[in-house]
Amino acid sequence: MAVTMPRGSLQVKSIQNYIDGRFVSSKREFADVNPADGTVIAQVAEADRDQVDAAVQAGRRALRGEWGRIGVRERAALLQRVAEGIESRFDCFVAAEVADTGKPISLASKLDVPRAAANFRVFADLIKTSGLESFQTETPDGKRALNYAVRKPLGVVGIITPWNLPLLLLTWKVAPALACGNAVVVKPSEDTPATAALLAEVMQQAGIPNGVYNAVHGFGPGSAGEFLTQHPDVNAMTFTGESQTGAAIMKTVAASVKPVSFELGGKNAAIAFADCDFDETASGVAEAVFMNTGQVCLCAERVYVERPIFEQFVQALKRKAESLKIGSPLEKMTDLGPLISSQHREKVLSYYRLATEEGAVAVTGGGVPQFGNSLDHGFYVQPTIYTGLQESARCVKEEIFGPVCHVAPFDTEEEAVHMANDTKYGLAASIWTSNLKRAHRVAQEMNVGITWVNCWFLRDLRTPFGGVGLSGIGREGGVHSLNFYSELNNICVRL
Ligand code: NAD
Ligand code: 6OH
Repeated sequence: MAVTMPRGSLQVKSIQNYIDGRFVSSKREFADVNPADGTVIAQVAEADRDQVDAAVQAGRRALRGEWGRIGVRERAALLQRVAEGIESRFDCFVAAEVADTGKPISLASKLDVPRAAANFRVFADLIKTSGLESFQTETPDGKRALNYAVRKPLGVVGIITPWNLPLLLLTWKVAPALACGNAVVVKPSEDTPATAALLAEVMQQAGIPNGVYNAVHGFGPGSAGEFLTQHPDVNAMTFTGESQTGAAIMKTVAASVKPVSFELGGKNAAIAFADCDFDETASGVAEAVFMNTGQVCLCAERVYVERPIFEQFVQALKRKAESLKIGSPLEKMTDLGPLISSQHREKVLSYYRLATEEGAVAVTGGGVPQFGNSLDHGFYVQPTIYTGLQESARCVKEEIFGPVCHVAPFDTEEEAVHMANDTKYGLAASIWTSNLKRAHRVAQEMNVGITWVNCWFLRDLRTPFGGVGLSGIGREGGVHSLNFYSELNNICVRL
């Protein structure tokens, strides 16, 4: 068993690595902490270099064995079984994700766990139906040749993921990697190891051959994350996390010229024009700022509002923030849980202090809520709205990754576009307007990977997903994922 749970309790006690179809402990362990009250919920085995190597070698063996020989139809059927396995243990996945992240149970039930199952279903379907281009070529001697490409797996893919949407982001990479016939070694965040371990149990029960899915636990530098990126037999690295970490991983893998796919940080803008549907926009922007306590890479931390509705909009956003129910993630009505860790809370609070030093006006929040119970040991902060900062302020330029935004007025469309694009990041933007032509015009001006119009985080898993600038390298989603997780071998046949 990867995860042992005492009867009658949701508390996880011990989380092990999953290597070559077996759960294995390590010499060293680290604590997994519940961010809602600071209690230790599990001891986690920290994989050493030899164990990471064993996981990679298990992947290589799997590719040479049964997994390397089975056809696309059977692979797709196995992925469907994994999706069913997640659904059949839905409550268990929700409980583990809530305990690890502190996110509200409503969010884990609505977003994280259903998306994990959907990730497997979408790529199971896609791999069966996707085709590749072919060309009939005229040769210099007047004859013909036929060019067509076939997909081959990359080999062993290293997958490193963050703590904010642990299962969703892990399966977003595992599903297409397996659909393309690779073996994977995943290294989930040290803060949220539980669902990757539960997924190992699902893989086992679904009949995924040993060595195809391996999960190693640990940290980044000097630990499992770095051991994985340094491993010479890993054929590609895919990573979601901070831009700086992406840069470190890129440096490590450069020596062996591995393909990389990076989904990194963001400092996303929401632009509300005066002609927007006011109530819909206030609700949509509030969700974009505060979902998952602002710990979604797509969250809006910069809100630009056309001057005629600026004051009214700031007040509407303030009401939304103040009506959010902050509390225990296990309460069905809770909207806002804690931040992931005391360290991350310290980072967010340092930005709250910096905002004041930089001259911001706190419209609401800016501190730590008090509960008078065990939640006071959790890593909560108040949802916070600032106005009055210069566009050059650090709080407007740097990713905070908390329930916080800065709202600024604008007078012209050009000004809004300029401010939204004036960032080193480029992940997502949202535009709120009832003017159709303007919506398309402004959307196409956004220097980002994803632009939403009159919505936010509305996902179709077939679409390209990724960022520009500091927000990432490459696109995943649909056929873009298939293209990253496979090598195309073009075959030219002289006819
Ligand atoms: P992080 O970069 O600190 O950690 C991510 C993962 O990388 C963890 O598993 C960690 O152990 C590992 N790691 C850290 N240093 C490493 C190293 N030197 N070598 C190998 N592995 C290493 O990120 P986080 O704090 O877990 O997540 C929050 C960040 O992730 C935010 O910046 C957020 O914007 C970003 N994010 C981006 C997306 C996206 O799709 N663009 C999605 C989610 C989160
Ligand atoms: C970042 O925190 C959210 C990323 C979302 C996805 O990668 C996705 O596929 O929806």
